Amino acid sequence: MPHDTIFLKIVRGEIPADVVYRDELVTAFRDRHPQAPVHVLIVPNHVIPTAADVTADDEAALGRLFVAARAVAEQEGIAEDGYRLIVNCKGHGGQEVDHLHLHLLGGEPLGPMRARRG
Ligand code: DGP
Repeated sequence: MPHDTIFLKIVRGEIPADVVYRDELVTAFRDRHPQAPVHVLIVPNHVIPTAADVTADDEAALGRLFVAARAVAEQEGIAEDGYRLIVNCKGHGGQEVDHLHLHLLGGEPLGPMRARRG
């Protein structure tokens, strides 16, 4: 089933994850391969495959991703020092899981947004 993603199974509680925030629109859980001291993924509770698939119907959930990111950042104690929010899209963006998700990274200085070319 194209719309049955690993993240949807986490949203439904069908597979284990370290869930740090949950409401009626979004769920946040720790990334299983953390790239920073704090690395949380925040996902809509319904599947939007990529950022290239968003529609007006998704606006409430997409807005909630940011509201939840703020709450999780405060909960994790990284709000004051700052953090990075990332959405990867499709192949060139490095997206691995086709269920749109916001990466919340922090807990140390994260350096430049990407390695410089050449
Ligand atoms: P992206 O490349 O933006 O699609 O990031 C996908 C992230 O999802 C990657 O950092 C690893 C994480 N991930 C993949 N599968 C699972 C899983 O089953 N559980 C958890 N907690 N994280 C996962």
